[in-house]
Amino acid sequence: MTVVSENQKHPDFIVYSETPFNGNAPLAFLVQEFITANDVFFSRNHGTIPQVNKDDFRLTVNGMVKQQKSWTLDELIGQFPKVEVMATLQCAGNRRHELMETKPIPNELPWGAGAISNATWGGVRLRDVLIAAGFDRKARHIAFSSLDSVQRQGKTFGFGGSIPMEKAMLPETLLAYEMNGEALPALHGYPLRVIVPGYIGARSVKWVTTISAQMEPSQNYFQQRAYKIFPPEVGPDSVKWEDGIMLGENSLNAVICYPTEDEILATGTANVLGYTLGDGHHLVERIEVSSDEGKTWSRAKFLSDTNDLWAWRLWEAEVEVQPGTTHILARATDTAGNTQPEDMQEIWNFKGYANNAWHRVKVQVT
Ligand SMILES: Nc1nc2c(c(=O)[nH]1)N[C@H]1C(S)=C(S)[C@@H](COP(=O)(O)O)O[C@H]1N2
Ligand SMILES: [Mo]
Repeated sequence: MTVVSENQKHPDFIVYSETPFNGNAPLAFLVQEFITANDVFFSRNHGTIPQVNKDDFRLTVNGMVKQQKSWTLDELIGQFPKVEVMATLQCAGNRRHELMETKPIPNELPWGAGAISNATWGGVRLRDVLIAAGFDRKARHIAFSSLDSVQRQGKTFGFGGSIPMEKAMLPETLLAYEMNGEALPALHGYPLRVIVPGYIGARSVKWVTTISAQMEPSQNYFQQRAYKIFPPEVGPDSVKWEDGIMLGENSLNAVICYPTEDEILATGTANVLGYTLGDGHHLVERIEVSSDEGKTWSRAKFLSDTNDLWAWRLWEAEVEVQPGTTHILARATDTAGNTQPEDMQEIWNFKGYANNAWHRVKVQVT
């Protein structure tokens, strides 16, 4: 296992666990920049951080293809057009901590709302590589496997997962070798990772080494067990794993990054800052903030004009606060009129994924 200090995260980076390495920047810090710098970008790992020597690296495409093919990194860079896509990655476990306060979720990381970051990814289109391998148009899923090593259920294996063929063929889905104009850092998948904009972070497989065209989704633990969603009444004892829904797209979300929980504010007008992320199919149209339990809402303004399907938007709002303990609430609405669930009851799930209930921050007003 690599020592993570080598990976040069910012001194203010909050580490939830060293082995495997998991952490994120403080929320108020994260929301300051539209493009998250590499040294503050959150990181989620389930196993080792492989140290890959570029000269030993090969990407292999197999399964339902005319002929199995392999490329070195330089061959990929030389043979396919370079594209850049701005995309926000969000872990499906983002905001799990709030779900845990409703009802315990054992053996999972208590992520706050910081398991999300935005970068510009440079690489080649997955579709270009699949076409070069002569993939069979009947294949339904594209599966990825990785060079890391994860331990689960007494076995050691590489992280993996899959996406539906339709998503693999869209131009935004990348095999990325750059993050914000630099070579991918080891922690973020050097030399090559998948980027699936609009999907939960888990499908953006790092240190990707094999890509397989197949009829069924990946058989990997992280496709078949983890990252599945179940209704609130299902628990670890009653779960039938095959009944779970494999998470794909993100759900519409909005989070307050400033003020943070238990912050002390002065009576009067309070400034509120946050981020929002759409579902990958609709643009976020409106953010509203309330300081009176949702009786009245004030409209936030977006801090940048960039509004595309894959990137978060940062926003700022003003609300009036009265002395005492006060909750500040935020909610988003997208161009389809979709909004977020008001509370966590109906979306609670025993693995703690995809929490997108109205975000609620408790502050003390003096
Ligand atoms: N090989 C590998 N890829 C992986 C993971 C992993 O543990 N191993 N974690 C996944 C999860 S759950 C998330 S949220 C993202 C996090 O990417 P980051 O560390 O670059 O932020 O990587 C995904 N890709
Ligand atoms: Mo994740």
